[in-house]
Amino acid sequence: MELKDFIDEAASRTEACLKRVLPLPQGPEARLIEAMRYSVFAGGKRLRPALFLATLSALSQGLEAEEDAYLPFAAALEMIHTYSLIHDDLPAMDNDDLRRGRPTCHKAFDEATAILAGDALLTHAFAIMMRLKKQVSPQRLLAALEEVALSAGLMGMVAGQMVDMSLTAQAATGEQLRYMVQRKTGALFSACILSAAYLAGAAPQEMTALRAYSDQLGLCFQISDDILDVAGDPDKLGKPIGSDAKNSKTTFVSLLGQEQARQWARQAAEAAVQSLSPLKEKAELLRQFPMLMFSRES
Ligand code: GRG
Repeated sequence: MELKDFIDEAASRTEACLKRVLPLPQGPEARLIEAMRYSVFAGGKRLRPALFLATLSALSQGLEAEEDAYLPFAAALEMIHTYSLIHDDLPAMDNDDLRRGRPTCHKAFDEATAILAGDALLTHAFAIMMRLKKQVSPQRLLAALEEVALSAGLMGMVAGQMVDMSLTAQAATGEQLRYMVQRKTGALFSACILSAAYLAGAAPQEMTALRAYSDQLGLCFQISDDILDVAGDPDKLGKPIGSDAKNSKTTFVSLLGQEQARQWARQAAEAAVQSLSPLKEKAELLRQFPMLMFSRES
């Protein structure tokens, strides 16, 4: 199957599932739910659920029949991603006006509501992931949940965001940049891939391969993101370019220049594919992701 078709299908199934698992705006907290739904249904690429589902299909025999049971977990990963975008856009962080082609959550609602919408998406995501308790053994589910909690939080994305803010005040080295990116961007990609691997009961050798793959994939994605912020098309991106320079951020482009940054992204993409050699032909979809990340336009 072509990756693009797989992602389109995963995105529409995730979207339908998000509609089912997110409550409808009603009751005294209706505005909070409206803000959550506003950001979740703003049209993201749904790459993280697609990576989760592609990893499951690479590791599981005959899982296709059961796949619907795993969709809420995929949807929950997208909820965590959306929470991070809402908080990242806040005035205290990047202070952005546009996201996914429309006003950011705090612009469309207000700052307090946006903070709470992010909080509620993060915590509700864990409640949704727990729904797999009927299908999966407690050991597998707990390992998957631990991976997500660590990667989204202090061992991953939140730590990376903190380091990112501190680097804004000083010129960063390549090492510092890699450290930050591995956490801020890479950790959630890893969480999607490795949580699926735990749920599918991957062998230790497969786990090691997928960890190496995730690290390189996150790096490739972020370098491409940095390139898009200077050379992308604002219409395709759904936001203006130049926000890194505006926020005085050290990026792979500011550090290496566009050409060398592109080379690093390509090398990371190739290394990601190499890492998958223990996974044989069932990992064909996963093998296509790095090049997609490298050549993406949005
Ligand atoms: C606030 C805890 C906290 C974390 C924020 C994710 C993040 C950390 C910040 C977002 C800003 C940013 C540009 C991050 C790096 C790359 C990234 C995550 C881009 C957005 O992901 P896409 O391209 O977005 O998958 P869509 O909208 O398609 O889902």
